[in-house]
Amino acid sequence: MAFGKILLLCAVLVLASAAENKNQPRGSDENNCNLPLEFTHESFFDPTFVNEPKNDDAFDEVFYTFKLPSNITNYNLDVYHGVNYISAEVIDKEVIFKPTENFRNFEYKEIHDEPARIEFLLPFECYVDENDYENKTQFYFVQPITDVNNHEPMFNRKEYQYHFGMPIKAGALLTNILEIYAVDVDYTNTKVEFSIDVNDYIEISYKGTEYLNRKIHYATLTTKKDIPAKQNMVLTIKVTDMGTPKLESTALVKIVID
Ligand SMILES: [Ca+2]
Ligand SMILES: [Ca+2]
Repeated sequence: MAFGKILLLCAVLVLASAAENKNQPRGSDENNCNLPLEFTHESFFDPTFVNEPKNDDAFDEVFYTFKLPSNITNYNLDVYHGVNYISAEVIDKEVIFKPTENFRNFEYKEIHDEPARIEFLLPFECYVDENDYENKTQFYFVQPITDVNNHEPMFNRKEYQYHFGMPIKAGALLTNILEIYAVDVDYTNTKVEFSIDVNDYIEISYKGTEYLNRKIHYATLTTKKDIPAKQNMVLTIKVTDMGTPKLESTALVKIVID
């Protein structure tokens, strides 16, 4: 019975100790920075703070702020991977995380297979005593990003010209001569729809994405019946994305048959 009580007491002490350390960044047990943040351990090495998701067009929003505890004497901020999409600065002992000018371009530069969330990791070191490195601690700041549909898909040309010296047959694949594709920068957009003016001769369909870049969507332009000589056609093609609301843009297809 007594042994059982001791075991129970030990278990309570371990649990109490775990609860005490749960939200503390790594560092000296006695003297870490005690940052007022709720940490998880998503990162292998260091505690991680995961902020609320922000939209990918939140260019002018402050992403997060917190007050440094008064015992912190010095600090050091760095960016992960050299991709400086978020800045962190300290003003009046308040740490302010906000998007940099680069954040406007991140959708153009980043290609994701799992696009539901993007993480920016910002090692942050703080010192209770700047002469005593044992007292430093660090954590990662993670900023999930939500894709909003803020880019219309864009054709790679304003105008596509197909010029033939003789009549062409039904089933001719015009995009073998000059390819048509559209780029939608929004990284969660997985498909687009192509359409063309109502006409007797030409149809357009969706072919697929570039293998290494799912933002590039190819179209197939095909003749649906024989086109006789002496034709000069100008048709508008349209590309529409899958966003809410949907965005679209247009280009021209010119077909000349001598
Ligand atoms: Ca889009
Ligand atoms: Ca977007």
